[in-house]
Amino acid sequence: MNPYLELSPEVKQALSDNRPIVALESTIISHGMPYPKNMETALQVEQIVRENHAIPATIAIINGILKAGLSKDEIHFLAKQGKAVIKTSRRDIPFLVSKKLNGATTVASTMIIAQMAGIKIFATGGIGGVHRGAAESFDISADLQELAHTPVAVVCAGAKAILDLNLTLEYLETNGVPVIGYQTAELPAFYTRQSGLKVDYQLNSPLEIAQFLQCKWDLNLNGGVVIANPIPEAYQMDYQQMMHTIDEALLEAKKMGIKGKESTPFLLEKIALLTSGESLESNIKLAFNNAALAAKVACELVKIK
Ligand code: PSU
Ligand code: MN
Repeated sequence: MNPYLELSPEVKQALSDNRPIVALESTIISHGMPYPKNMETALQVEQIVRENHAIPATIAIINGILKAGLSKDEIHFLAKQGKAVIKTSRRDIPFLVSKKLNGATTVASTMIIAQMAGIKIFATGGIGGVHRGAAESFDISADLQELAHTPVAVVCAGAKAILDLNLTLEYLETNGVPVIGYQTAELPAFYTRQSGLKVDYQLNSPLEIAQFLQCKWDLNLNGGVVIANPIPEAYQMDYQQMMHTIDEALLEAKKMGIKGKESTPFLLEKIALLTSGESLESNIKLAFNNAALAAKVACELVKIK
């Protein structure tokens, strides 16, 4: 047993009973949304996983312990502390553990901890990717390298248009990461269903997705899979307006010299401000939608195994 890892009693039981589990990240809680919306959202996402017959395992680092499955109090703590909780990607984990600190896990580190726990399916809002201007800045999210190596499937609404989606797809292709579109042939762009780019494969049911995952891992083709689930029609934002807003947010970030790990949270916050909170509402709705799909895939996967 891994002495650094602690499973909640419920997650532990679910694992030993081979019941479906969905991992959830915590950077979206501490750095992705304001309090108390972040707490309400995190709890609702867990509820939606349950309504779809799976067990939620929200992941974070608490006092240096890698946790899979949090109590309501722990989620409340992460939400309330917000940016005081360190945004933790792969490189940060040993620092937090050795110093016994609190960390909100990104897609990358949530995948790592899910894999340690034995959880295969993970739902979030959007993955990190290759940033616009990466040819100069070298800003490529560690999420992509994690997807290259760690066998966890990530259900997301694509990647935000703050990124260079075309380069993100190229990077994933080079690293052998399949990008599946759920009931779509087009890569969704987080706030919108369209991006003008194609996914690798369209699959139309949770069962087909589970079969795909099982084959990939049976074949020892290690690494993750991106399952891109478009935001429901009713909640998507206007594409042109979003492009303007994103340009404005990017310009502001440049002026203020924002870079590195601050970049994504800064842009999210700026976009929420510029859209008077509309982007935040979309973000919440797509997270719900992803949690439901992830739970359905998790249910199919345990039946196959
Ligand atoms: N996308 C969102 N909301 C988020 C994030 C991404 O819509 O909160 C977070 C995720 O935790 C993701 C991280 O893993 O940002 C990527 O950060 P970076 O670009 O610094 O790797
Ligand atoms: Mn980055």
